[in-house]
Amino acid sequence: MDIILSLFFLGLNGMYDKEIKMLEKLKESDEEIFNLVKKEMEKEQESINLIASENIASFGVRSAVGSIFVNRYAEGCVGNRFFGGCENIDRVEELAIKRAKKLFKCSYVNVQAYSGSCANLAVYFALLKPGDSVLGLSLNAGGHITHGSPYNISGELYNFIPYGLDEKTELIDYFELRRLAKEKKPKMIVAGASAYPRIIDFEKIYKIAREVGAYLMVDIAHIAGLICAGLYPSPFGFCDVVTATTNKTLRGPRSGLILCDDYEIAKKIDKALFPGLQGGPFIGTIAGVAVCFKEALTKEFREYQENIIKNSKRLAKELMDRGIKLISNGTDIHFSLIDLRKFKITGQEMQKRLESINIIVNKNTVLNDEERPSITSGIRVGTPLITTRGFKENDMEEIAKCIYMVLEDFEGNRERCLEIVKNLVLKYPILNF
Ligand code: DSN
Repeated sequence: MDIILSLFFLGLNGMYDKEIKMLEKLKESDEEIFNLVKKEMEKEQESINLIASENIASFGVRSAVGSIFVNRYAEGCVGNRFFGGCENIDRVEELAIKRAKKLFKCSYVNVQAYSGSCANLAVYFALLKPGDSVLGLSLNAGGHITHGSPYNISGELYNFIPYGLDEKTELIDYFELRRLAKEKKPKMIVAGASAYPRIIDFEKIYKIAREVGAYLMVDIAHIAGLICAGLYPSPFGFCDVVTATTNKTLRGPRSGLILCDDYEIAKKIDKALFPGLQGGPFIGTIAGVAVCFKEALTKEFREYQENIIKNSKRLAKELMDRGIKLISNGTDIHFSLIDLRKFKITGQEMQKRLESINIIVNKNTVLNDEERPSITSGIRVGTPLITTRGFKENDMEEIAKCIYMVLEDFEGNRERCLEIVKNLVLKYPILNF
């Protein structure tokens, strides 16, 4: 790190001031971990992070996660715990549930899933028997590993049948989905994705599910914040159960949610999660989730979500204007998926090149990808985190320029890209909020 950045990170702008104070104690207990936390703070400050599933949680959220509640165990649910002395824990979980119901406008919420993956598995465990057939979006169409990848327990336990995208439009092929549903008669259809940049027609999929007598589970892990802000159609009313994560567009800690409007399904889900799949919930995390929901109920949060989308659409436009191919030729949400095949470079190599100029992305499979999932032919670029930092639409032009220059002549443009990134991160320091 150069001298100007070093001075900047020493707190001249008040960033991470509260953390630095707290860390003095950590330094006494464990200097190695202290140094790594500090290094990570510097890394976050000096890079442009475009990982669509990451964000910067507020100091309030992070304080609640690391609070005294990390000491406690509370197996069971509110008012019905296996351990005594849970009155404060009950109030925390009650608040998280109450706020989630208001945010998502639904009747039943379980906030105990350790992650989105656990939430998905709990739903399968609650509503399916091993061997049951399920339709899920395939990995190279943007689906998630827990939607039936053969490398995941979901694909091992259940008979997942993948559906995909229309080759021409690169949008979900609903016609083929309906054909598959009628032929395979699945017990469940899973909608939702982690790398599909377009709005999914939940109503259309719900009609197909009803036609064949299948449950519809919608995984809104990525788009939860957009839905809360009314910027993406809510699946409630058009599905049986919803799973989510709290750490992506929602900007909370890493955790999972299961939501629904059906009492019988809610009861099955509670039992599937505990004692079926998990032990005691992480109370500190649930406290952080409650704080995140309080923030998500504000007008500022809605504006933040609008800005995420504005930035994402502008970034997509700037990339396409430079001849870079995006899957489905654009985006409706907080990320785009770049198809690198035209440039004869893999996702793995592009991720590495961008990292060397301090732009952080993840490699991602794309439609009909011939590369392995550990190599891939694409990268995913998202705007939730940089929007939290305050990046504006015009800054997207600079980011797109860097991505293009890296594709065009990496060695020749490396210094220029480093300069652009440095100027942007200095303009938008990560501040406590
Ligand atoms: N890995 C997360 C993502 O990046 O989409 C989801 O599991």
